[in-house]
Amino acid sequence: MKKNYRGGRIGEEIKRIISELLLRELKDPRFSSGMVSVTGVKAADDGTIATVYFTMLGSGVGGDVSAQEKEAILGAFASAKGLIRKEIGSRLGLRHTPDLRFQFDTSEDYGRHIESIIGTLKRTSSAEADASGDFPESDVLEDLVEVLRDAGIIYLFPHENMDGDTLGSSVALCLALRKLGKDCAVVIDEKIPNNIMFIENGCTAQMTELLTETPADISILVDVAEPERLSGRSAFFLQSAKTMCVDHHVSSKPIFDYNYIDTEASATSEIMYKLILALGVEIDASIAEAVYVGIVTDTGRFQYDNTSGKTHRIAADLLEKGVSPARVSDEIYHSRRIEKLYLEKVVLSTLRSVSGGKGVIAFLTQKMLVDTGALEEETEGIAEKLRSIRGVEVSAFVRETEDGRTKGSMRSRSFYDVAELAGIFGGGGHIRAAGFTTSKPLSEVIAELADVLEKTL
Ligand SMILES: [Mn+2]
Repeated sequence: MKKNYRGGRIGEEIKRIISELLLRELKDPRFSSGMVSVTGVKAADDGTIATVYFTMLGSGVGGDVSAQEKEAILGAFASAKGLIRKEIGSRLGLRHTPDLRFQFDTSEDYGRHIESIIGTLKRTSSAEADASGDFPESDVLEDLVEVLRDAGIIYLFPHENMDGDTLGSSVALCLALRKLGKDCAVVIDEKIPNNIMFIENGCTAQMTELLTETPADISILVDVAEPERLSGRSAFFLQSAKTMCVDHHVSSKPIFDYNYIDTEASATSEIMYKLILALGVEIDASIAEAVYVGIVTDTGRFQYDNTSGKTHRIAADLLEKGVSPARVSDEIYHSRRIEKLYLEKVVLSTLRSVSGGKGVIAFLTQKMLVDTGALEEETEGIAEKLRSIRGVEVSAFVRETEDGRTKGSMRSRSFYDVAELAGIFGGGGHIRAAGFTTSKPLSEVIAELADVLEKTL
């Protein structure tokens, strides 16, 4: 009996701490968008594990919660778990903090909880009735310049599955800020793809190396606006005193302390070019090359319809600053390993056509990847290649990740909104290029994609 009492009391304490953290410390936007509340905590008698039950307000009728919304909150809890456990350990003075499991509360109390959450929401929205819209407006470049000038330590965060734009724009800004005397690093936790390694310029640092350093004055999401796309770095990002996002994706929301989202820009690197000039930093050959790589990769070598006259004018200036287009193209596109071609061979063997040839789907399993000896990053570009087939409007390339999830990249040619299609699986992106990661198995994703394309294409 005594043991049960102990487990129950610890559970109450943990519930109180997490509820408090949700209100103040946990800045992950997934938490606030879902109005998450902890309904109970069951701690095991031996103190090794505690299960945290939560409810949230979903976007469905009457606050119904979709599987995707649950998954997002579980992801947010997973990212914040280290921080939550540290707080519990220090506040309760525990020698061994229980491991935490998070579970959506499906008990009968659920309805009541949702009602109380809706009540809170109604009060909140009437109190903020004068607000002009759902989200604050994007800041102007001058606001960013001002806050960056005031900061001492600045960390830049490229998105996971690093591409030329996210790395190019991060490196370019990092080099520029260092010229202004800032303590600055591009925080990563994965290997840089070989073909864009040449623009790194000593800017990147593994997150693990920075954990003991002084926290940043400002952390910047680059080419992304969702902390969940930072994989293991989201909690570290959110710990920073101020947060900022510089991005060009249509699905991005200005939810950080500072936001600059220009959906007209062909690449985030194009925005960085403007920002660096606004900071008053001279663009040298290294900065120019990083920006150029971002633009070249995000415009598909100036071939996608996001390429504007402005894009070319910026590119022209970059060439005058010393960029060699032949060298860049050689590094990025003409240094393929034979394993990449083996990989393309097996992926092409899975190619199938849907919607009378207007859509194509191809896939890759982990086994196929391992068998070819190719690297995960060498799947880059396959979705574009599939779209090059005559008559194809939408191409989808779906692959299994090492941890059993499924990633999809989609491209469209002239009218279909693949960002919306990616949204079905909890992803997003641009109208002509989008992607997602889901916990659904590969076969299920393929079937669902084929079904949706048959109906909508
Ligand atoms: Mn981009």
